[in-house]
Amino acid sequence: MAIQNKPAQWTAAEVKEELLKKYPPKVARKRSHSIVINEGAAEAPEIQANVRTIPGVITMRGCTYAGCKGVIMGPTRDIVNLVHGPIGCSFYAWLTRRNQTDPGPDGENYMPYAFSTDMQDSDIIFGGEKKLKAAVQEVYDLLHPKAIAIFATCPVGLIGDDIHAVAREMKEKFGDCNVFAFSCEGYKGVSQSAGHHIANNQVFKHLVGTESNVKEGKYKINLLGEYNIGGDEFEINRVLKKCGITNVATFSGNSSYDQFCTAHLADLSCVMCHRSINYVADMMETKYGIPWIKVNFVGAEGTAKSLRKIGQYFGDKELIDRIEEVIAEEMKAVEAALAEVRPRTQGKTSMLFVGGSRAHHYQDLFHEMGMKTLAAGYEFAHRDDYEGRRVLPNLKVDADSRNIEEIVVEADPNEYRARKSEDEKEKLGQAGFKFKDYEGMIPDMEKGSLIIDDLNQYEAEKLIEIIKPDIFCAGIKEKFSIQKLGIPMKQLHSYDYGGPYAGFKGAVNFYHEIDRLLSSRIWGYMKAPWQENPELSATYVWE
Ligand code: CFM
Repeated sequence: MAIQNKPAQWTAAEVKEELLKKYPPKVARKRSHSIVINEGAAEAPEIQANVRTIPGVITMRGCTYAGCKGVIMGPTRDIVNLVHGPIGCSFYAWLTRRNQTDPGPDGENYMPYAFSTDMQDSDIIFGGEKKLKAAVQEVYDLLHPKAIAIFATCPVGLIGDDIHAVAREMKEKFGDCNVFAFSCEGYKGVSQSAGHHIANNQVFKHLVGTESNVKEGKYKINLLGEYNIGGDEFEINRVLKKCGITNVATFSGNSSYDQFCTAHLADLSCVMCHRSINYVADMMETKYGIPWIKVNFVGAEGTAKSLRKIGQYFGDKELIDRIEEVIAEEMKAVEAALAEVRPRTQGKTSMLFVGGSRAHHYQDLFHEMGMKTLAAGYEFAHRDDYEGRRVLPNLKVDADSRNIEEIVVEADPNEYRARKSEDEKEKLGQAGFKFKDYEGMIPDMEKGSLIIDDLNQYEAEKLIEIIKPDIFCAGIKEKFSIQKLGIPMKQLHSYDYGGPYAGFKGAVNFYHEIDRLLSSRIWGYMKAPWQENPELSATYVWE
């Protein structure tokens, strides 16, 4: 291979060709649409996303159940999350994601527990509804929670247990406990993204708008798509509070049942992770008249920008001034940390392959450190997360997305209240304020960078072999195979047990962590297999 072992002597087109070279023709054709080069054109190039992973490749993705139970509902502390399925799937019932919580004054926190119906062969053959009912009853008798959520795993869908009928029956029977269910079988969609949608639909149907005790505060927002990984939400809330902004409900990091139920009383929805929650933002606007904006609290500059956007929305001088004071105060520590690390981080390179939003957001932090992102991609995002919401009208609905219920919402006859008149919205628009807008990851990336959807292990290793970035960001499944290639790997899902990385203090934490990883000399002592051994070669049958 001509370009091997010559770092910095490659073009994106050569790398793409190299990544596809080993695949059988059909696979190469399919993958080629998911690997695009940012030509820096005014409009982002079209990327193939949210389609089935090719069988046999080692994908970074998870399942629909993981997206529903693990991601969206996982951080809910006072809803008992009961998994209906075999105990293997129930591994996900027990804190596999680093979503932290503050148990609050009531101390109700079921997150450290794992609730499962532990289905056996006989339940698969004769049906599992009886067992499910008994489990719901047991949870109720033991804990008397405000709510019980039931999650379907693959076998439940295959044998046809009616979990929704069970939920209805038990809810009626108890009278003082909300029971609802999620048809989030692992196979329901092509990735965890389908699970987000299924979860959000049910949260909206069964929780939002069911309580009316308003939180005090002049500037009330909801924070959508923030999951308090490593304490991110704690830091964002600290900053919001300091500015005088009231966070009514976070979906769903550090959340409580009552927060979801009163979310319709906020005056603005701020969307962090567009991928997992844009559905709720839209439904909130249609049903209750709450507009939404895209924010990003990852990166000090992004945090400042997002706070200013909130200030501009409310348009109150007192708030705007306070926000500027807070930014000025917080930026001192940020600037001091940057001055310290930049001599070592400036000019270094990164690659990010994470989930459905962080591969974009974290580029800002690297940018602040003077680092360049050479390649990035999502595991399960849709085209709008790459190319911006302008592509939404042209997205094809395929058989896999048709599988997921689209709920139709209308303006609530009693609760709808337009927070801004059309006139006010127009004025804000003229001042450059954008509602309901997300431009996606690609426009923020440099010309000549590579964008790859649903990256697999083979392609990850090949990328590193050719490009040799200074740091690679992904998840636990990738961590050790990447580090064996002599490149530091930072987990951007669990943060390698560090964090928070959001907000101002989070940015400082991140700078120091990346500086530590880049400055470690251990990587220099490692030899990747292709540097040490003669290449093992084999041929495929079609060659
Ligand atoms: Fe949103 Fe997330 Fe993400 Fe996500 Fe996730 Fe996550 Fe993620 Mo792991 S909701 S899309 S499904 S920001 S668990 S908190 S880190 S893949 S980039």
